Amino acid sequence: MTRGRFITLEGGEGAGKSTQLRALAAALRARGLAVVETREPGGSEGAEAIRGLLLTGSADRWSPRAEALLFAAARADHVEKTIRPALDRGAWVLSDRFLDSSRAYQGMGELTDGDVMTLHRIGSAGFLPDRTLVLHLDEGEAERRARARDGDEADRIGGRDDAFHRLVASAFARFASEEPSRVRTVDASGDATAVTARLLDALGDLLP
Ligand code: Z5A
Repeated sequence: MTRGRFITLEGGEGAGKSTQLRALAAALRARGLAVVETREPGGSEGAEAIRGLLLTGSADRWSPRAEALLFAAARADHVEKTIRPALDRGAWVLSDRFLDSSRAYQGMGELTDGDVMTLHRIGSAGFLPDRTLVLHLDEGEAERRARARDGDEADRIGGRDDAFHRLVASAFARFASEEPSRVRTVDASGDATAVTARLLDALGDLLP
């Protein structure tokens, strides 16, 4: 049996990752592929429990080091219990966020990108996606979309200031320029159908 493909969607809050994950899954199923939809933090029973710890509570609930370890621990369980078994069955796995979120959100302050990659090597044997699609949306439009959905309610990490979210966006842009064969930036503006078509285009070389 052919191993499936592991595809991750990344980008800032409100860029449309969850919407596009569902649409992309439907488009791939229409092509006859088995697809597993998952997300981070979460995606397995243990990782979903850790998600609750990470996203609720006060902004200073976890130190940057403890937070990075919790994300890495959740990811280790997700990779072992959900992602690898599905790929081994031949399914395509689509994940709403993965390692590059830890690199962008946890790896540019007290911890470095190298630190985050070390945690990933220990937790998940350095396992990488076949393709990472970074949804790029203008800051104002992403905020409008997130606000229209959530009002003023933000989770522990989404509630950080604009300067932090700008650094996150620049980190994703850097990953795309440093690893062009794995990481592709996709324009997330315009209507959802047009965005899905761009994402499919960015997977063209992997599709059977
Ligand atoms: N985090 C981390 O720090 N380190 C890590 O390693 C990982 C994560 C894995 C997870 O939050 C938080 O954890 C996240 C990063 C951090 N915090 N921040 N920032 P989450 O899972 O709760 O949420 P999120 O990942 O940030 O995504 P989101 O806010 O749910 O947004 P989204 O999935 O990108 O967008 P959406 O829900 O699909 O769309 C947002 C709204 O726009 C919604 O009402 C849609 O109907 C609408 N929408 C979508 N597409 C369109 C188009 N094309 N036009 C108009 N409107 C649209």
